[in-house]
Amino acid sequence: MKDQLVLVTGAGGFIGGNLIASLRQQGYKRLRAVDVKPLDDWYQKFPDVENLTLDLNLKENCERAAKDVYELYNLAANMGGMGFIENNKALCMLSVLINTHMLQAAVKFGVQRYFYSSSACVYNADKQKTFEAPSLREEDAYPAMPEDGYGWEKLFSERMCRHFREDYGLYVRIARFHNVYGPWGTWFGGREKAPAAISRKVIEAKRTGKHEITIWGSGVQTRSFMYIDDCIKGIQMLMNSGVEEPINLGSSEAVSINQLVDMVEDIAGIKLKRSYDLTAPKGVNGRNSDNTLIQKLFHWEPNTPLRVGMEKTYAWIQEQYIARERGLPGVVRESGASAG
Ligand code: GKE
Repeated sequence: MKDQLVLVTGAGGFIGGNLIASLRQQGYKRLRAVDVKPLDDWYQKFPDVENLTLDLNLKENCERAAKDVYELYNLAANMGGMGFIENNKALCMLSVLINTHMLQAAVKFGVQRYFYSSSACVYNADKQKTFEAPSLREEDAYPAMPEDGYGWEKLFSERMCRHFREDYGLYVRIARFHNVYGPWGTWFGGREKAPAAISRKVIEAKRTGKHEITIWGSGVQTRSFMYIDDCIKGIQMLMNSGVEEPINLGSSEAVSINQLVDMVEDIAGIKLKRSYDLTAPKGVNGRNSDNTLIQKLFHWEPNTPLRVGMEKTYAWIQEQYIARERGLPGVVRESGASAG
């Protein structure tokens, strides 16, 4: 299997880049990495991987990417944290073009295994009104009332995957990611999620000497955050399993955003004056991953303690921040090393 051609889309981004790095390290010999971004903007790229810049909204580009592929990980999407998805609903919904054309290309070229990255944003909004970190079970996606824009597209594409499996016999596996964080991901520019954004803000406060931080929302909203290594492990576990229905892939260690800020302050060794921007994008009040199903099926769940993952993430963002401060482009991984 490690000699078969494997395609990762979205490979210039956070999860895709880390997946390519991991597959490469595991000894996969034929890797194809595709992203819409020019190669200079990829977080990670490796000379022994076939790296292609292609806009996968276009059907012919999906066909170019999927040709001769045995195993396909479709991680390409227009996505980001709340600041992005709340203000770019049409753009998020347009990812349906990628998902449609890639499924069609997979059938056309006889792709043997297909992975689709869905999201906790598919869950019914009514189940996420409480601040007490409601644990979402897989069946809580229906009746459908997902996150506007981004979540609707994910739920639709999940179902399209299901029907491609039923009608065309495509082997499809679907994970619902809960807020993934870690090194080699977006930490500034508008698409960053809370763990990276809070880290950056704390680093900025420390380096500028302006000991203040602005937090979006009241700070009592709750989330769970999954470390990237758990995400990569879970993706491959699922791909190699018989699990055909969408399944949660997330941490069940819930924290409030205030607790996340406490943790990052502690890592940084600083205390900041907090202000709360109640007009900023907030998303749901509470969200946690119910891991009963993944535990039952795999006897495992994403288990990196938030503190451990945040220490690594903070250190990486600090390194990037300082590089940018010095006018350097930031640190891009181009060879040898293993996933973050
Ligand atoms: N991005 C960001 N930046 N969020 C902040 C900030 C900040 O500086 N300060 C506080 N927050 C708050 C947000 O207002 C939100 O309530 C919470 O942290 C988490 O924001 P997030 O990490 O951007 O994203 P969400 O968990 O709300 O939603 C994400 O869920 C994922 C699935 O669990 C989505 O954006 C998708 O990335 C994804 O589907």
